Amino acid sequence: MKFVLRALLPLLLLVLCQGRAAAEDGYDLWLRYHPLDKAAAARVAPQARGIVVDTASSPTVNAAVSELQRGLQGMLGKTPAVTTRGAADTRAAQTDGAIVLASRDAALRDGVSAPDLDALGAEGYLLRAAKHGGKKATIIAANSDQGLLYGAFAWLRAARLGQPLDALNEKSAPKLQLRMLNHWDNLDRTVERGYAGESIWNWWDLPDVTDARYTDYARANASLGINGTVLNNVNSKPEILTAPWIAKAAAVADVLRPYGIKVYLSARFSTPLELKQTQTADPLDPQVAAWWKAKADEIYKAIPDFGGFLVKANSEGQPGPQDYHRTHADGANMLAAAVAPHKGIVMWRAFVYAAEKPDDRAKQAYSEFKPLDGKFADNVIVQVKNGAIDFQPREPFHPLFGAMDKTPLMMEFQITKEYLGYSTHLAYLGTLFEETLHSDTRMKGKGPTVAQVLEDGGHLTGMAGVANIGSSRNWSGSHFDQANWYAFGRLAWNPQASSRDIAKEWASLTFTPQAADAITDIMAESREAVVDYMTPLGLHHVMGTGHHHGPAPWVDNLGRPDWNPVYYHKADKNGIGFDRSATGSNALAQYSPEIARLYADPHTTPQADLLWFHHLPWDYKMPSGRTLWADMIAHYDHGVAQVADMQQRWQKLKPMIDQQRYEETAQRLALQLKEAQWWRDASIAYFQSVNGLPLPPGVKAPAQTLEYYKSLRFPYAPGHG
Ligand code: BDP
Repeated sequence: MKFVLRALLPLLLLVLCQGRAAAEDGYDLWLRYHPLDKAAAARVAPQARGIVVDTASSPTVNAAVSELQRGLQGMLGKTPAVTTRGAADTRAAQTDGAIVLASRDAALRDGVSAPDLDALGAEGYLLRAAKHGGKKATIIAANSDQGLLYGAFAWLRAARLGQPLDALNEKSAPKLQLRMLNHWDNLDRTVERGYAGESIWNWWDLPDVTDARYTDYARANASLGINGTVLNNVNSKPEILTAPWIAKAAAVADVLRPYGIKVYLSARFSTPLELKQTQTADPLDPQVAAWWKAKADEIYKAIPDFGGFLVKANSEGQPGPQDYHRTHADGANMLAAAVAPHKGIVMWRAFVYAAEKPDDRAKQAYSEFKPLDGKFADNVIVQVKNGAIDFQPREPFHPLFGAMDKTPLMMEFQITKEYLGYSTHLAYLGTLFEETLHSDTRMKGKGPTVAQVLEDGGHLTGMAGVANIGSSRNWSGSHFDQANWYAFGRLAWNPQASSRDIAKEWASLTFTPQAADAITDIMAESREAVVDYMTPLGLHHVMGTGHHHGPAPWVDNLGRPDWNPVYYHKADKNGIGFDRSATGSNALAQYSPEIARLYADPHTTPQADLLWFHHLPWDYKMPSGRTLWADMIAHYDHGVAQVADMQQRWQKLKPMIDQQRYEETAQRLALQLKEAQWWRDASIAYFQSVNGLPLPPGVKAPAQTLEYYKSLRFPYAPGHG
């Protein structure tokens, strides 16, 4: 006996250790239903004695029930019995402590008021401690099955966050209609700006083989209220709209449908022409319009609830209506007419700028779209990036927000960190999203804020996020990048939510409530650290050519002037910065008069945006008392120091974090520190070569020569087309 034990002991230990490590690879995201400790279990178990389905069964209701079962099994180690309508009288013979999924009628019978239900709209939910059939219960009520599914996720969240389940009274409804991921996924499974492995869509195996991961993808998104996904890259190919690919998209749509997620596709404007089925792609040509109409009919046959098209037109070489001297509205409206009979929509991107135009790139989207205000069909929504250049670590909000009173606008954020250190740097984007959403478009403190502009957008409202999801085991390429997906989803549901609250919630669910405050502190400072070591004081677009990895402020020889970093920082012997005031490009005139006035003067321009709007001498006196040059250097140094600080704070959390996720994060933070230092050194070396100024006393010289930094090449950087 003793011998057997001795022989088995190492094996047993191995199994135990591996079990722990394997369970903590990040795959479960924030839906990590691990066994609760005793106290928490004692709080949750009496409130989850049974699941009562007081509504007609449907795939969506079934998804809600199985999520509750999965969660409770994980947290409590047992699955409560399910009572369904038809099988039994759901109001009789209950014990106290059931979770009731209640249709509108059922909720009314349980005493929920009609106005309370009305306030939930089509997708909202309500969680309430009440009575069902005379017994104490938690009512999850909604006007739709989708609302019930969201409510089920909300109950599980409340249970895991330690909320008092016996006194729940939560009402929540999304403030935006379209809560959408944009996958920039190519048909060969590469992902433009993807840093989390291959595309999650295994196009080759579809439609016959549907990966089990698609269901977990749907669960994760539904848990946040995301209700749409564009499957393919905005730089689209004609093939995506051919029969074999429509069938593949339909197979994905079938998996996502029970979770309330509609499928959309990016359409290439010249598709009919390139497939050689028309002679032109001119949107006003009847042949072209007829082709799109027939194509829409074909798609809707395969995907009856198809959401519609996302279009990047006349931007960065993509075809579009302007190729035929038509406007963006002409192009969008033609496609909109094709999907309108099926209740589909067109999301038309405002990310346009042309090399031929000598005008400031930051002004071009506004110049193109403002005159078209009111000219778009009812089922068109214009999708606008958060800033006027391109997903930089910091950008002032896009001037189109607040300027298109007669056109629905939706926000486009980038969740994948093309310009913020890929999935290696820890940068929580909740603060970036919040900064844009909270921006006051009139600067009077009265709004509307960008969030309000989105919410009050009229008959169509929405927010899109360029996804950071791939086939990497942890979905996003790093554990902390999951938080950016999470924050996006929560803000799409409620654009006025606090990024700090969201971070804390995520940290509790994903790691442990014990470490949540400390993790939240790390996250809260992380994006500003990136701004400081990459692009302080309003600098922008100084990243490496094409792949956008690392510093390259010296680049001045690309095919178009507005692809060159020197175009954006305009540094010379005398000063630095882009003059966008009246003495320069006057991009400021695109903002409200209040903002334009305030930002006209560098002294009243927020320091964070200073060099975005002004070209200033190197010895310009900053509020810190330092010169601009010294202040810039202080920001670079501060950014590096912040990363070192984040690293130390993470090390202190080691006892509270499981080994694999601890180590994987620690390695990335160490790499981030190296790269932050590189950014700082290369930037200082370059700008010093331009201004010829000495380094302020006590400042460390860059570790290498400027020539060394200039010589670095990254031909195999990921995510680049
Ligand atoms: C830029 C990306 C590029 C995208 C483009 C877009 O570098 O890969 O195609 O935006 O949004 O950020 O269309």
